[in-house]
Amino acid sequence: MTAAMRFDVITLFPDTFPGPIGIGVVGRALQSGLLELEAHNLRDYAGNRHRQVDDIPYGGGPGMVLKPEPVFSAVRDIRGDTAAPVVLLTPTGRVLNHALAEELARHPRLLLVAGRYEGFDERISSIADYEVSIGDYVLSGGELAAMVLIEAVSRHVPGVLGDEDSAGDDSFVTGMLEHPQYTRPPEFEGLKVPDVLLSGHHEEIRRWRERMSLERTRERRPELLQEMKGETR
Ligand code: 6GU
Repeated sequence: MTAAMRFDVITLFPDTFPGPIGIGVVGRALQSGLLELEAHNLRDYAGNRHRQVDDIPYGGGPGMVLKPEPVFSAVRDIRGDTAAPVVLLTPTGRVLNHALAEELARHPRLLLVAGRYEGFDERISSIADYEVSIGDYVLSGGELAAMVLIEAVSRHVPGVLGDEDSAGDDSFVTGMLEHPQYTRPPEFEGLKVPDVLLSGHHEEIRRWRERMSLERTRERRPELLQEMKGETR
């Protein structure tokens, strides 16, 4: 079987993969061969004797900067003559969301570059097709960000989600947060399940869920509703 989608990650810590994405939905898809994931050690592409991949910043300042040569050489070697887009994981990138995850999932192969240190030499941007951040906070390296991206993207690859996991009404698919969910018991420590959910009236349940989605989104993430308007404009 040839995989529906392949991820190659260039990292200084290849042993951290697959980590938490080796279990669950993505783990199963990796096992079945529907997805492929390979982590490559950036240090193997450091040509110099000391296998140095970082250096001090021009102009001074704290920390170290990832050198361009090892990254260029790794990307060229791993990509070969395929058209796989290069995705740089960096806190200065475009913030990952549902739409971007969906877009990335349309490629059969992605090359992810997970950095460490204070950042990448800016010239590395010239081989990147995407620069992606996973949110407005700083991580010490791109590995966790790469795992988050792989999981979010994989859910959009046909066959990765079983029938059990249906993606259709997940939060963000509709542009809104998902409605609240309940399971048994109908009352727990005085906290009750809304009557409508026990009523068996499918149309009323559907309307209740729609209304709860909207209310919750308005309260917690009003900017999502603005984005929705923007898309239909
Ligand atoms: Cl992609 N990398 C790092 N180092 N920090 C981040 C991030 C990425 N996204 C959010 N914070």
